[in-house]
Amino acid sequence: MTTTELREAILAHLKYALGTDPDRASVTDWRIALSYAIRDRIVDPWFASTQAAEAAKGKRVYYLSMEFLIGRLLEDAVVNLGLMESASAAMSSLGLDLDTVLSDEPDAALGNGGLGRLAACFLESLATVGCPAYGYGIRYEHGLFRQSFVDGRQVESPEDWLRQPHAWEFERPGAAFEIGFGGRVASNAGRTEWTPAESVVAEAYDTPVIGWKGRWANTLRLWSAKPTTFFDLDRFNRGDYYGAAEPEALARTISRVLYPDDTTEEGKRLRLKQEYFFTAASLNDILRRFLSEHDDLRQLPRKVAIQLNDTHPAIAGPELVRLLHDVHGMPLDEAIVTARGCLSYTNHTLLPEALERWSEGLMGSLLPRHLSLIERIDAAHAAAHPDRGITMRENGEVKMGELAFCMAHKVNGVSALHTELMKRTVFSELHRLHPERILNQTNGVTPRRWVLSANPRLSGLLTDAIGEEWVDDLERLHEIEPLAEDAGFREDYAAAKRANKEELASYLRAERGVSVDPEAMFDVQIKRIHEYKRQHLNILEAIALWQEIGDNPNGDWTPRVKIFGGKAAPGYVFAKEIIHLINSVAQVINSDPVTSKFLKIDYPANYNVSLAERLIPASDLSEQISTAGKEASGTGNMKFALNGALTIGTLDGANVEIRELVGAENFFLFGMDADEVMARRAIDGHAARAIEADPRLARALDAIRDGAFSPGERGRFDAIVSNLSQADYFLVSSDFTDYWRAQREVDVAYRDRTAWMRMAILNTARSGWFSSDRTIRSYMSQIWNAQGLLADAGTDGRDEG
Ligand code: NTF
Repeated sequence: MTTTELREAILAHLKYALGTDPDRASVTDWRIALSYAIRDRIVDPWFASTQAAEAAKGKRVYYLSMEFLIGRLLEDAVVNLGLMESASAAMSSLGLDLDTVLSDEPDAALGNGGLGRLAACFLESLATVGCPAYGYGIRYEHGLFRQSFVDGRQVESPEDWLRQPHAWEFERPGAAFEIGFGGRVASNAGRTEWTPAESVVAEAYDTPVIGWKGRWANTLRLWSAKPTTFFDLDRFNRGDYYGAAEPEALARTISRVLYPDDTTEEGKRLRLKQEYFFTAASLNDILRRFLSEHDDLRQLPRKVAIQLNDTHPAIAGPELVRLLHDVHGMPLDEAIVTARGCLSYTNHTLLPEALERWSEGLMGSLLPRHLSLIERIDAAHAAAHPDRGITMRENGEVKMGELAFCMAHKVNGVSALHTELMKRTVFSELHRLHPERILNQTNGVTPRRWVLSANPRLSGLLTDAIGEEWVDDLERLHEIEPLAEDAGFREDYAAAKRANKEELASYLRAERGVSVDPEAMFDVQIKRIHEYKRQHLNILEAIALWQEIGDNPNGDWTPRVKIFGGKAAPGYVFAKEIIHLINSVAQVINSDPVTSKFLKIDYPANYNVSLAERLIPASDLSEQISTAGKEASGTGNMKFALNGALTIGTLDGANVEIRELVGAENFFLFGMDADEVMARRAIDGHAARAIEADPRLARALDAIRDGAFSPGERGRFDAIVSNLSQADYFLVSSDFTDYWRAQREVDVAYRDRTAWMRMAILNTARSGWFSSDRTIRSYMSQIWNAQGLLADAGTDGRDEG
């Protein structure tokens, strides 16, 4: 598409779709007009892909996820269609700057964190490798809350991404299913029938997902809840206007908000309704599509692979059994085997509070038929393994992890360590019964978003050095390895990093009024705020460093800017205390005239995908400091390594694999490993001992206790101090000393810029394995048994390495 054609298309959409003209158009109008013009270019490849999938009559992959943290879509589309230059030229010919237009788009934040962002990377990779696939989820009216800080405390407000027209979706009133809740189950002529007491309509909204070079496009189908009857005319005519609107309001509640917590269950009844709502709608849609192409439901596992992203859609097991058995008359045992042949389940966390359980009372009242099917599935499982107890139900609750496990033919963890721990801990019993079921699929990230568009400077360098093929064949980055020894390349690489840092510095100055020196080390920790991720370990180190610089202000300190980003679940009190502490410490340290040339702390509010895209390319140091054994994988860690930030981290999640690949000498390791963590936790008084043994740690804790960061309010952070001195379940105190040691090694290393750049280049060169294209190919061959359909480009059956 030429610049002129694109320009004409934009002007046409501005006029005919938005009804405005260039003189009156706002940036948002221009952005939407550009989005429509770009979207038009996606529709043809999208149709072609859909038709090719229909013609092939092969297997389709269905990715069921409560969360899709997709962020902005316009830039992704422009980049994947190869239209960056035309778009930039067309916009400037209209007097606009493309970057300004791109950053006007609100983030689609239909997810909380890791699991939701992983789903978004997977969608993009599925399209890039040409695997016929659908993402299924919920079209939340309000995604993740907006975070602001008031006096250093997190304050949440609703996010409103649908206030403007959403240019990427197509409403499909024709694709709708009635989803029932409650009611009664009865036997009728040998068949079980469920008559729900209430129901809502699930209506589809489709967003095309275009892969690299526009060679293939899939569909993200999000369900919106609508009432079966729009309003109650009788009540309206009686003047009861509120009452008349009630059915609609109640129905819509189901797709109103994303639960802002990824580790505890809340608002239980509504949450379970959301889970069943989107799972049932998706399965109905999947069966409808299957039956339009085939007639024998026993063939379902050959044509349908359904991936459950965590246990949130685990009700898919009983629901699919219900559809096959109750609705289509398949014998129960066969229905269970058939459903299992289609389903597989990914576990994303071992934290006990995050493993979903539903009380049988609640489940029985909302989903009575499903509860009885769960009992049957449980009994069948128990009968097959008579020497073991029944495992799916306990203390009047249904354990969704166990249910998902029993109804899946494959169960996977998301890093090598996490998968081993799954076998040893939460699923040890089931693993003994089904030793072939658990397998590992280490996470990955899409290089199109996380390198190519987020870091154009680095991308340009890479393409100049080795050609463009790395973009969808990321292991080719190995080819730049020898260039780590090339002084010219090192300088270019350093210049790209430096320019990214300058850009971030001006953003921070403009948006936050914070001035930071791009020469300083940018040390970044961005992720959800959680005790196991240990942002408080990082801030403790900052306090200790500040104290030490204060003792010796003429010392030869390595200047650092510590940047934090992330949201805490609104009900997670301790995590919110950590946020408050970080902001309070930042305020004191940043205004210290003696130390602030060496140490600054910034915590921009409302961390989201777009902010990550700014921060990661500008980072020198990546903080991956979770308590070993607690972080299932991490994906931010991969994005940082690819963008040439060095990691300071524990042997946790995918850090282990990153370190193996980039080389131990290019990674700052510290802390206990998972086994040591378990052993140390068993030692009485471990926290007190650690504090006693490390005067720096004791002094930092004393400063917090004495009110150094809460003038006039000594006890403000007592909860944190007493936690770290007593129970300290996440072993912050015990790992502090070694963390401090590793940080001082980082300081020394950063001063030798040649050596640092060599290490950074090697991180980029050796992280190509963390492409989500590799992960998806691996799921395709090891779990889904699915084929890619790209005619050219040889992506079919390529080895996942
Ligand atoms: C997250 N889990 C894990 O905490 C991360 O380590 C992992 O990288 C991602 O999943 C993706 O696998 C969750 O988001 C949840 F919801 F399970 F807690």
